[in-house]
Amino acid sequence: HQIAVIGLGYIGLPTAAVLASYGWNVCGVDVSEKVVETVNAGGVHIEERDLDQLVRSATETGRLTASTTVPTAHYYMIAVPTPLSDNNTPDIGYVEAAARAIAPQILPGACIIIESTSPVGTTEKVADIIAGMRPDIKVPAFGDASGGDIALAYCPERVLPGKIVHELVANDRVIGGMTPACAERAVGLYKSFVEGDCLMTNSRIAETVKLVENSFRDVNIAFANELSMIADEIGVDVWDVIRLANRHPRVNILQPGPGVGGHCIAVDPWFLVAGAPKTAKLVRTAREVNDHKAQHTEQRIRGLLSVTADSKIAVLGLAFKPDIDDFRESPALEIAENLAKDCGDRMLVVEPFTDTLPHGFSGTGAKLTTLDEALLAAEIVVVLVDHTAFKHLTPSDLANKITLDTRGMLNR
Ligand code: SAJ
Repeated sequence: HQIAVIGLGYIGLPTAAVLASYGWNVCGVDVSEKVVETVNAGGVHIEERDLDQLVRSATETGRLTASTTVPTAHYYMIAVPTPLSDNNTPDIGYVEAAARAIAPQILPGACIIIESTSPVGTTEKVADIIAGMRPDIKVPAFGDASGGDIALAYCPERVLPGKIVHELVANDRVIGGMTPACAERAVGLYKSFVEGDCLMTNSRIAETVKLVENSFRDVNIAFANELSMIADEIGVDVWDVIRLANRHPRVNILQPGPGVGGHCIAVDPWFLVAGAPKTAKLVRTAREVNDHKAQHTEQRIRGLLSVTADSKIAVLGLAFKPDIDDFRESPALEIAENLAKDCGDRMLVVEPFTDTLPHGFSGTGAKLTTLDEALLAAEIVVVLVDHTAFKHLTPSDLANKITLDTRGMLNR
């Protein structure tokens, strides 16, 4: 059986490679010729644990190929980005474009699955696009048990960057059909490689579940971030407070940080807010608290820098979270780039996951260097990301320096 995976990004490429490793014939489709060439040559264009090996063997066996055009397949899986527009509303343009690219290829019996995080109702929009382009095919309508000639389902990805290859197989999956028969059809695909449970529901519930999962985490991180700012104001150590509060059997507070980044937790809650703007007060506030935490952190660092006019500052970490090379929506990167605009000549950046500083630093005088060199030269040390490469540091290593540890790394 042939599967076409549309979008070879952080979700599509690992999924395509895992499917191929379970014996499926997979054609990965991407608009970028460069990505297609890389994958066809057995390479990867993104860093993710165990992915390079998986893609290499999937292409060597011939089970994974890549193309810029959509082939005719039994299953079509859509894993394209759904970014946020300027006014914090979801942009499903890439999903719609994928639907338009798939429509001409579809044969009766095909199953289309959307994995991209999407606002509620997107699966029905995809159905409308296909129905509009293919009057010869009966597309199932939401909840209409009479079904159709094809199946259409929404099955959100829920893998954690850094553990994608493992979680793709291990996690439970929520599989929402336009009709129960559509869900069953999609389950047939997921059961072939998922070791977790495949939980069936309808497409609207599955779309909502995805947004709710990431909003849950955002709200809980916002609580930790707000606590850290309250603790600063009242003069107590937030890390001690959280550590001790978490010894209560029903309390489990997450970790404060310099803000929330990545392409999911910092984005998806807005999709929920867009669906019910007046009612989703807590979800919106959590987003605002987490965004504000980055500004708050930047102001605190500016305070440290203003104590002396020429002291050097070591900035540890730019990635959106530890041990990952992904800088998308990274609060650490945003804070460091903003600071570099005013005092780049005093900045020594340490980021083991890059060879060059991102564009935002160009012309600022900021230097990328090693941890040892930065610590030798700097009087101020700011931990923005708790990469494993920094974890051997102890408070005594930094005894004669002014330190701001936004991740509580030195306390742990
Ligand atoms: N963070 C904190 N404190 C914490 C935990 C995280 O400040 O206690 C920060 C991180 O540093 C990072 C951000 O939150 O900046 C998000 O990191 P994360 O590890 O919480 O999540 P992501 O964005 O890498 O992946 C999330 C996951 N969702 C949930 O855990 C509910 C993943 O399962 C999803 O598949 C992914 O979003 C996605 O693609 O939607």
